[in-house]
Order: sequence, then structure tokens, then C-alpha cells
Amino acid sequence: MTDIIFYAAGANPEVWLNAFRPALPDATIRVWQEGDHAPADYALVWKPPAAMLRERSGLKAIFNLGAGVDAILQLGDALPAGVPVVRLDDAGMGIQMAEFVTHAVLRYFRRLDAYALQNQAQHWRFLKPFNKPDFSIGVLGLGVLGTRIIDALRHFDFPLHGWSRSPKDLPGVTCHAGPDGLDSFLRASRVLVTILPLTSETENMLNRDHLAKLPRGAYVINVARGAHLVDADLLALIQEEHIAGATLDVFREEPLPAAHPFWQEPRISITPHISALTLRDDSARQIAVKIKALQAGQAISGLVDPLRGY
Ligand code: OXD
Repeated sequence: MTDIIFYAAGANPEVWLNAFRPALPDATIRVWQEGDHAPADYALVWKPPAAMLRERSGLKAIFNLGAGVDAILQLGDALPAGVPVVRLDDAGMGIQMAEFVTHAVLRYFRRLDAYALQNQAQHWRFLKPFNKPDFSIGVLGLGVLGTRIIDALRHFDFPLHGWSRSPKDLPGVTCHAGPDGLDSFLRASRVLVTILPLTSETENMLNRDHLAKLPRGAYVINVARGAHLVDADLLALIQEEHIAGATLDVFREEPLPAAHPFWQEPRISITPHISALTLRDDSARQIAVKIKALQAGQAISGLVDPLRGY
């Protein structure tokens, strides 16, 4: 018998368990509660408390129920040594990210953000369209999700740039890599899309120094983590009209506090961390396949490298 413990911050556990039970009919899945130190083979988690995993022996793997693994890795020493952390391989999130980012890019390119502001003021005024060859899109982060976003954007013939930590080669994309490639990437990106994992290296990466390198009139789309962005620096650059607008789906503090100045800036579009939702059935099916593979001693994909941070 396989024993599984489940914890997902802010979620209704029953709905999740209903997705996992048919996918893993031979397993016993229980919702982890404070004080539960009984043995378990696998943990299924989203933003778990340290007490769930600290000093737990016998775990064979920890499965993350979202795209980013930063909340698990932040547990540091509370993570049982040597137990693999496994991320979802897309599981339906890539296409959602691609929809969200494509919408934001086209909204800016076709100036629908500016027309929406004109609507509110009842202004009927033609705005000069942007020139496509000048409207390059830069995707910061070329993992599974970043690549899916690029694939969707390809259909619209924008010049495409990508940045990753180590060199990548994607057809039709000017790829930049590593610290040395960041400058040329930022200077080329009229629209900056951030889909990086949050690590100590990427935290605060969207600061004044870097954002000021974007061309004047740039747009910023952040679908990764709020902690990549230095909020005050973005606001200042928007107020100085260096940055024309931002679409933010993630924030340092979520929900975004009512007093946060982003709410008062009409050039910032805010959504409540919905760019890609974890699809329960797809995730349960994918995790079940991986658990069966591990039981059979086979290799699985999606293993997180704790040193790299993703
Ligand atoms: C995330 C998610 O990692 O929502 O942000 O899956």
C-alpha cells in the first residue's frame, strides 16, 4: 500500500483528493494536519508548512502542485535530505500562460490599453499604430513555459528575443544567455515578459538598473513572481514615461494590499495570480504516472535541482 500526504495552502482538499483518488486507486491519501508524523511515501504539496516535512523519514518524493517551486525550496533545512522535489511538467499551464501573455502583448501592440483609457473619458481619437519591426518581444526565462509563450507569439511575426541562464537555441528567436547577455536582451525588448523561476539570483532582477535599459515606451508583463520586481522602481519609470505600462499577475504580497500604489496607476493592469491555474485532473494524472514510474524504479522528468533553485 502506498501512503500519501496532501497539503495545499488555500485550496479545498476534498476537491483535490477527488481528483487524485481515481488516478491512484491503490494509494491511501490523507490530508496532512499539524501533529501528523505517521509514515508516508509521497507528499503532494502547495506552499507546505515546514512542520509537514521536517524530520520526516521514509518519503520517496515531494510533488509540487504549482508551477514555481520557490515556496518549497524556501523551507531549506526543513526539507528531508535527499528526497527529490518534483515539479509539474506543464500540466496545462503552458497554454494558459501563452493565452494570457499573447493577450497582453496584442493589447499593447494594438493600443487597446490606451483606447480603453480614452473610452473612459469619451474621447474618439485615432492613435498612431506601432510599427511591428520595432515591437520586439523579449521573454525572460526559456523553460517549458517561456518556450510555450514564444511558440504562441511566433504566429504574429514580432521580432522575438529570449534570455536564459545557460545558452539556448530556438528557431526564429534571438537568444541571449547569462549575465553577459542580459544587457543586449533588455535593450532589444520593447515588451519584456518575465517567466523566470524565483531564486536568489533572480529576486529583484527587475530593478531600476535593468528596467531602465528597456527601450523608451516599453511594456512589462510579469507572470512569474512578484519578488522579481522592485515595485517602486517600476512605478517611478512609468511616472517618468520610460515605461508605458505593465501587466502584473503576481505580487510580493498577495492579495495585493488595498493601499498599494499599483492600484492607483491606470497604466498598470492587475490580475490576481490567474495567468495559469493548476489543472487538478491533468496534474493528478501526471503525478500518478510519475509515482507509478518511481515505484517501478524508473526515471521521471521534472526533478528540481535545489542548488539551481528550479
Ligand atoms: C505558481 C502557480 O507557481 O500558480 O505560481 O502554479
